[in-house]
Amino acid sequence: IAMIEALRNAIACGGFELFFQPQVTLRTREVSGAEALLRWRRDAQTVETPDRFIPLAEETGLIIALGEWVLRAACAEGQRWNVAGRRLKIAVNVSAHQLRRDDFVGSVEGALRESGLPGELLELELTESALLSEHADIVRRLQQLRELGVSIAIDDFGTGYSSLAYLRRLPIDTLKVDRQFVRDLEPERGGRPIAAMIVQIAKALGLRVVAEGIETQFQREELLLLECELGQGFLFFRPLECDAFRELIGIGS
Ligand code: G
Ligand code: G
Ligand code: MN
Ligand code: NA
Repeated sequence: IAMIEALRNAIACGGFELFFQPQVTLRTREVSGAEALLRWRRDAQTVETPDRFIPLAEETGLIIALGEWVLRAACAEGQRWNVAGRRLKIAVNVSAHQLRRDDFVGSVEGALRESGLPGELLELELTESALLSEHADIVRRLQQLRELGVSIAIDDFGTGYSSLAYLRRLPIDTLKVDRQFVRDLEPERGGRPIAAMIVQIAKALGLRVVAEGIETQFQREELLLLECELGQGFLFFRPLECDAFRELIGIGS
């Protein structure tokens, strides 16, 4: 209960922050975009990561207001990079609860309009479970987002219980290889066939593929052999505070 109150206050009083994890071209390590990751600065000492509060925000419905804030803050920051001459795509995590609402497309449109960010520079990351229902409303919403130029990524690909059938039916642009499959690329773990299959599915369907959670040079090299071109992970960069990310891409604050 105390945590719900604290969460509600933080939403009202601006207690949240976005961190940005660079996405890179694996071959050159060049920054090609960023994933926005939510952080809750509870006090001077404690920064909470989403695993600790997103489930509660979803149970209480606070995720809607919080998700709106994330969208607006991310679009505003992405536009800042854009006007400074860095046209980087910004990826934003979206909860299934947000996608289920019929005002979701309107709120994305609002965030784009307010910030001036071109839709082409926004990617929304959805989990397989958010798309599981393949409900007509969900499909239509994804199509409307695409009409705004916004792209759709499937986060944690391969970890859900969904069939592959939806891949062909939904307007999807990107698959994100879950970090468990990247971890299994280490020697002796035998993960190469699975990772290879995911990359090939993506390529066969004409989708971009982004590997997550790359921590070692060995994993990077394996992914390059599989012809996976994009990735993110601690090997390259941890999620960075806003100013640090700006500095990285060479724009002043
Ligand atoms: O930032 P971190 O690596 O701790 O993220 C943990 C989980 O929280 C990931 O699954 C990520 O997708 C999710 N997450 C991070 N930021 C957001 C956000 O803004 N909204 C939602 N719904 N989930 C987020
Ligand atoms: O589910 P999603 O992909 O949105 O989760 C992103 C989460 O992964 C964030 O919490 C981020 O901090 C974390 N993360 C990013 N890079 C790495 C990595 O190389 N290793 C591990 N273990 N976690 C990572
Ligand atoms: Mn994600
Ligand atoms: Na993921």
